[in-house]
Amino acid sequence: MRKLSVTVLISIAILGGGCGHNKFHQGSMPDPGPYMIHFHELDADGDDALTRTEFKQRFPDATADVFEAVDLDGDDIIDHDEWHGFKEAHKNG
Ligand SMILES: [Ca+2]
Ligand SMILES: [Ca+2]
Repeated sequence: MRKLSVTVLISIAILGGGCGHNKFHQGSMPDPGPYMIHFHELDADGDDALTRTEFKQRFPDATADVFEAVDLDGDDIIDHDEWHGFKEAHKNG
């Protein structure tokens, strides 16, 4: 029985890992074009941390899903690396 449980856990880990690269390509993501701007244009108070409020000021139409998709570590702050990663994932040449 123990061996079966381990196999199941490994299968779940593989399936979960396989979905990782699609993090930025969820169905709810709008046209990424308007989001291709510099981090400092979003960071109104210049503290290198983008809050939901700052994000909403620049993108009033964006849903919470968008913020959460960019905020990879889920700390409710988009930092420079997260924003850069988001843009890298979306640029299509
Ligand atoms: Ca800020
Ligand atoms: Ca974060």
